[in-house]
Amino acid sequence: MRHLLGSAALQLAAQAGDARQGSSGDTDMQQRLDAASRAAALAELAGWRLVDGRDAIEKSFRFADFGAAWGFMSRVALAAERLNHHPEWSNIYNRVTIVLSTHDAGGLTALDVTLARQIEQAASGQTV
Ligand code: H2B
Repeated sequence: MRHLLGSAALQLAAQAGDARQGSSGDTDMQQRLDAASRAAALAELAGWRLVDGRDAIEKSFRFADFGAAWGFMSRVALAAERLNHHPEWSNIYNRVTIVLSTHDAGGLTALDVTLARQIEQAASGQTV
């Protein structure tokens, strides 16, 4: 039942995909960030850092328990479906580590910054 509910929610989110942000066009959103935009993004996004050896950003989040971590992941999953832009992530009990990069572009783009902002909203007030 939980699986079915989750699946239905993801389908709804996918149907809303037309409302994906960046309506100026995916091409703009999928240009790799230049040095200035990259620096601005890192300055804005507290706790996010560049990944060693690849053009990606990452952050680890810690929650009160597994349920809080899973709730956060559910919110991020819905945001990712809306954006059609998906995180690389891992979860161990109450910790979630997220890496963002745009695979189609081979590096960081505005889509990663947009998703990171929404991830911050999903985590807001929930981390310990
Ligand atoms: N997520 C990420 N992080 N990078 C991508 O390039 C990407 C994605 N591409 N989600 C999307 C899906 C693409 O594979 C589909 C076909 O639109």
